Amino acid sequence: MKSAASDPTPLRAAHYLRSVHSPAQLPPDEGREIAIAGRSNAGKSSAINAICDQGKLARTSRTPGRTQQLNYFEVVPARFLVDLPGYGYAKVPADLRAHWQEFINVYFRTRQALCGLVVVMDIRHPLREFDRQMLDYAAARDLPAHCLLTKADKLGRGQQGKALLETRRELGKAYGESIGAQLFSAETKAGVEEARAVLERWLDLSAAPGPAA
Ligand SMILES: Nc1nc2c(ncn2[C@@H]2O[C@H](COP(=O)(O)OP(=O)(O)OP(=O)(O)O)[C@@H](O)[C@H]2O)c(=O)[nH]1
Ligand SMILES: [Mg+2]
Repeated sequence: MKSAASDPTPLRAAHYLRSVHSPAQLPPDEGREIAIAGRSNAGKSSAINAICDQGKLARTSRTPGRTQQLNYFEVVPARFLVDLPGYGYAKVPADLRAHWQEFINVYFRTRQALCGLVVVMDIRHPLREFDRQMLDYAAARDLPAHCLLTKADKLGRGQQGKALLETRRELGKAYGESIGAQLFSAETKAGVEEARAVLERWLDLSAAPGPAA
């Protein structure tokens, strides 16, 4: 089957830059970056890989709680994707959980480079409490946000459409019309082009400096 992800995208240039465990390790607060958030095991890292058309850019795992840091991927100089630690994983020790909650809170409040939020949600469990908290952070500072209903391949067409409509309705109720939602599957690559268009626009890649060395 031809993959929709085979069309060229500037996001293909994305490469791992660094892992961040504390605010002091954050790259300089300049340029543009998009945060990718979601529950543990929702499919964030897989979504990043599909969108960037790379098999192993972000580490994926069957074991929840794999991404335990902010992973920075540089697309071109001063343009980043940031894979956030997954939330809602019960086995994360309380002190680590508190650390991340505080870090993410400060990050969302203060990070100037942050130009958009992608919330990755399992289509079977959309808009859980922490997803809404992330969207609240974005709404609080007028940051654009976009939801991926991923693992859409796990549902039939009818159920997918129903979940999308329901999610859009819920988003509209809570945040007005500003937050988009779409179907997505890292498995079948459904929705990859649509997601890319959003990320490329937010990162303003047409105006960015040339490819990273
Ligand atoms: N069927 C299906 N499985 C998926 C899809 N996306 C991810 N998965 C699977 O879901 C599991 C978790 O995927 P990850 O991408 O590692 O999830 P994550 O959100 O990065 O997880 P953490 O880093 O632990 O928070 C893996 O077994 C993936 O293969 C999808 O679109 N369809
Ligand atoms: Mg991950």
